[in-house]
Amino acid sequence: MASVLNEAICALIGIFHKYSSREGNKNTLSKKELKDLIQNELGLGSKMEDADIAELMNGLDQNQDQEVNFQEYISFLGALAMVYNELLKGE
Ligand SMILES: [Ca+2]
Ligand SMILES: [Ca+2]
Repeated sequence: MASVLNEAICALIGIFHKYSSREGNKNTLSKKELKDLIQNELGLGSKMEDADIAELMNGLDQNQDQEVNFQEYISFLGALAMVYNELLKGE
């Protein structure tokens, strides 16, 4: 039987591939794919404007190839987890 954490990790991986496979390189997120992922999968996504996404993309794109690879995505989730943790602590 799968544990909650195990299932959560598999879900994070599944979501990445669901969007990364939509166009261009199947193993990386283009700016559009990243935008769709954020807007569909994150509560805060609908509040983000194109400029915010472009800025986020620049921050995430560590190797500067204009795409977000899996490693860059995981760094993003790590940063996001830190933010959520701070928010939850404040409640
Ligand atoms: Ca892609
Ligand atoms: Ca990149």
